[in-house]
Amino acid sequence: MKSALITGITGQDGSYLAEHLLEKGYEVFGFVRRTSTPNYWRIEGILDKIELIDGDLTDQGSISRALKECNPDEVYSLGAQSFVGSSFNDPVHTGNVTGLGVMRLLESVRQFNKDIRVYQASSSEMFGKVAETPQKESTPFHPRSPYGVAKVYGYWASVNYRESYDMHVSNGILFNHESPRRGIEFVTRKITDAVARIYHGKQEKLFLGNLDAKRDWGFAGDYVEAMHLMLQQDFPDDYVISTGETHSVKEFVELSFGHVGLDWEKYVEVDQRFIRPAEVELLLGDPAKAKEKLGWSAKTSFKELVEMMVDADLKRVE
Ligand code: NAP
Ligand code: F7E
Repeated sequence: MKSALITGITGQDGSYLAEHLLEKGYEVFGFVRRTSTPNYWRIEGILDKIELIDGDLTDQGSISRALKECNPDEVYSLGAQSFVGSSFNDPVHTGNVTGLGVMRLLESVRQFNKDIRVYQASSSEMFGKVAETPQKESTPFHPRSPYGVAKVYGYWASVNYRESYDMHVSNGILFNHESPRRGIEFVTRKITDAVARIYHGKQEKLFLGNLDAKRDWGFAGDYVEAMHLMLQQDFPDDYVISTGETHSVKEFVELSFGHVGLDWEKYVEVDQRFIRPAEVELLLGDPAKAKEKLGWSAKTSFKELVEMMVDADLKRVE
């Protein structure tokens, strides 16, 4: 039986990945930080099937201890301060967790057992002010936030450990992926939660920032399959994971409100508080390499994703 350690198991992707690996017969361990209030809602259904190990990505000793405790075949590096908006307010913390945290993990793996395969959760935010469209593995990086800067550091740390120590480390350059388990501060979930609350008479307005930003949005459940596939390859590599379609925030809003028969223009207002100091205007990924080498492609359409998220929030709010 193979075993895997997932950092960020309490997050959106960590929860879907844990379920996927359990289905594949893995023994699954999760690296979790202590919080004053339990934060296990996404993994509630599998708590009896996984083992949680305490630690923090800012604490090197805790990472090394976790590796010794579970001795995994694979490590999935998903833990991060992942909200771009907040990274402008806590840039040093974001750098410490999202950037240096990756280096700590790689170094602990190298010292413990360099044959462990590692997946690094890299991001389309690294492309930032895009040099070309669509973005592919060879597109130069130009991050536009402290989060994006930290992810570029984690990306190159991963490449460096692969090249320096011959380790099996792969970067998944994932474009935005969403689900009913998405954090409430991200724009998609903020919209679908508001649609449900407005529909049920619990909210009057939805305040948003830049409605013209465009993203390549996929479903998180599809994307975790690509993470696993990368670690099953004979050789480590870097892959763009995306749908190959881009849509504006406004389109997401229109479709979400339209799904419950509401006219979005009566409810949505632009609020300067949600405009970022520097914006990523357009992301569109080219997933050709992942399709060719991994046999992976996104299964869930944009419309299916929006409807899945609105329906889940309608049910929850009700
Ligand atoms: P998420 O829901 O925000 O989850 C982040 C996870 O990291 C949570 O489990 C969080 O724990 C954990 N974490 C935060 N700080 C930590 C620390 N100091 N020590 C240990 N764990 C810590 O993010 P996600 O959407 O699942 O994304 C997973 C990864 O993919 C992240 O690295 C993200 O940056 C990256 N990524 C995401 C997307 C996307 O569209 N979702 C796209 C590209 C890349 P708590 O629950 O305790 O907060
Ligand atoms: O913003 C605009 C905002 O916060 C999307 C993370 O998972 O994906 C995510 O980062 C767009 C931006 O995600 C609001 O300005 C407008 O242009 O949902 P988001 P993100 O910044 O793209 C990447 C790939 C990651 O790696 C990250 O970890 O929507 N927008 N109005 C708004 N965004 C938010 N959050 N709130 C608004 O009111």
